[in-house]
Amino acid sequence: MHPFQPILYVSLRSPFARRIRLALRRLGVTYEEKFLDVFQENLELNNANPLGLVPTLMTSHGPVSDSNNILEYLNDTHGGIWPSDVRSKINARQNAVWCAGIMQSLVLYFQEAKLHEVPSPRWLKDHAESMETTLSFLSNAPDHIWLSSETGSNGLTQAAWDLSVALEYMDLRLPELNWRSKYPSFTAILDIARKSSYFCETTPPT
Ligand SMILES: N[C@@H](CCC(=O)N[C@@H](CS)C(=O)NCC(=O)O)C(=O)O
Repeated sequence: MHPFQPILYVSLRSPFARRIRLALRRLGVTYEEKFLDVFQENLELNNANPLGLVPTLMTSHGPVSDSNNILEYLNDTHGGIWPSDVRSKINARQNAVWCAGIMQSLVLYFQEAKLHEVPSPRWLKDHAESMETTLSFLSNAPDHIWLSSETGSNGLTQAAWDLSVALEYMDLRLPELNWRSKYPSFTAILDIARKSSYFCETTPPT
C-alpha cells in the first residue's frame, strides 16, 4: 500500500499558502499541490474546509486549515519549525504571528481597494496603519528573531520566512508603501530568502 500523500490546496498569490509551501519544501515533505482560483466556487476545497480558505492541507490525520495551525501540525509531525524550549518557542511563534498579521492586513487592504465598488477610506487607513505599526515594531526585533543556525533552515527562522513572504506580497499589492526606504534592515533578510530555490519557485505571479 502507498503511504498517504498530503494534498495542499493553494492559490498562486496567497501569502498564507506560500508560507506553507515553503515550510513543506524545507522539511522535504512529498505532497501534491492543487491550485485554485479563490475568487471562484471550489466544491472540493469547501468539502475539505467549510471556510473555503487556502491553505488547507489534507493529511492522514484529516484536514488541517489555517496557516498557523498547519505550521503547528508540521512541527508536531516533523519538527524543524519552532525551537524546542518553551520561551524561545513562544517568542518565535509570536513573531511569526505578527508577520502573518501583516499578510492579513495586506489581503484586507487589497480586497477593500480592488474588490469593493466604493472602497472605504477608513478601512484602507486602518489596514495600512496596522501594517506600518507592525513593520515598524518588527524592525526593532533582535537578530535572533530572524537568523537561525539550525540545519535545513537556510539561515532563517520561520518568522524570517514569513516576513519575506509578507514583503514580496507587499511589493505585489502595495508597492507604494515603499517599505525598502522605511525599513532598510529587512532587505538583508529578503536577500537571504531569495537565495533559496524554494522561495524563487513560489514567487507570486504579477
Ligand atoms: N488565517 C488564514 C487566512 C487564509 C486566507 O485568508 N486565505 C485567502 C487567500 S489569501 C483565501 O483563501 N481566500 C478565499 C476566499 O476568501 O474565498 C490562514 O492563515 O491560513
